[in-house]
Amino acid sequence: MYDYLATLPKAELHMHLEGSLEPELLFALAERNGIALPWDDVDSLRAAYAFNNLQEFLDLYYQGAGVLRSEQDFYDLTWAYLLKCKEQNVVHTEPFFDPQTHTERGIPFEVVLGGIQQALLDGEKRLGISHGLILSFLRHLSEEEAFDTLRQAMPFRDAFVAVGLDSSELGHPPSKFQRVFDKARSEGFLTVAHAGEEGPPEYIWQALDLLKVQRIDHGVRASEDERLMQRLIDEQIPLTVCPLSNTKLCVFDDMSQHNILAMLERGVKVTVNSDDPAYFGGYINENFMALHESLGMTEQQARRLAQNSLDARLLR
Ligand code: ES4
Ligand code: ZN
Repeated sequence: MYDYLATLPKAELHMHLEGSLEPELLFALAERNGIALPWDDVDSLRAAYAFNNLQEFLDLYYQGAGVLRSEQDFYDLTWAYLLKCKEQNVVHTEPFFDPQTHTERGIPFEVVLGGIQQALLDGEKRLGISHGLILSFLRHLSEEEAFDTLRQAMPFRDAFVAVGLDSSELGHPPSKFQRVFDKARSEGFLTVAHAGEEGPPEYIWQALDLLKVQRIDHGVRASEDERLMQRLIDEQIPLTVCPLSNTKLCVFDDMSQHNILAMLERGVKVTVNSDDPAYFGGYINENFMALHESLGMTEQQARRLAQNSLDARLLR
């Protein structure tokens, strides 16, 4: 099966660049930037990757991102991810980045974007991987801070295809960002949002009706709401599902409980993605493999999931 997956062309539609920071690169960048780390070595950092929920992960993820300082750091991060894409036959990627994680600690927006963008352009030229970058707002921060981030992005308008919404879901419903998303759409951005990962189906309804998203990131809790399921099927709204993330963050107790294949068989446009591959135990093909091993995913199902990812691209 792994060899089969390696030959399947795929698009990755849900991957946070900061979440692709492998412990080895994290240590190398800390050294380069003269930053002291609270872990003795790569192994003790990896040992800390045991999470009971989304927030426990986010705390470590934001701490890890603190080693990213220079344009070269952001380039190296992005380039390492693109090499993985090449290895795993990801032909198109629409990664997220979280500017606020960096601007809040004094890194200029253009330093973050400059490094990422140069790597993405090199990825296109040298590796043949196409891309559409998504600027994601941190939902635990205020509406005003999101507006401020959107303002900072406007001089670089053409660098992005869409805006997204991530970070701590519970208590931060999509409705909090309705006006920011209205503004972003009026500026010509497409929209996506994390919804229904830890949050209730109501947050998925809000993402669709208030934020007018093209896709739902995660969305696995949609299966609790039959009327919502029917809408996702009728309108063929893509869900960017992240199986290893969901089990690592205890959204499902075990991969054998995951609902992605049941949704696929009902006609929901589900896709497979890695979310934060450095933290959750693998890139896109490891996510596919986990579905094969725990849920008996067949080659035919893998082919449909991969085709869904190509169909659900924002850019083509
Ligand atoms: C994230 Cl798994 C997940 N959920 C929400 N926000 C995120 N940011 C990075 N990974
Ligand atoms: Zn995510």
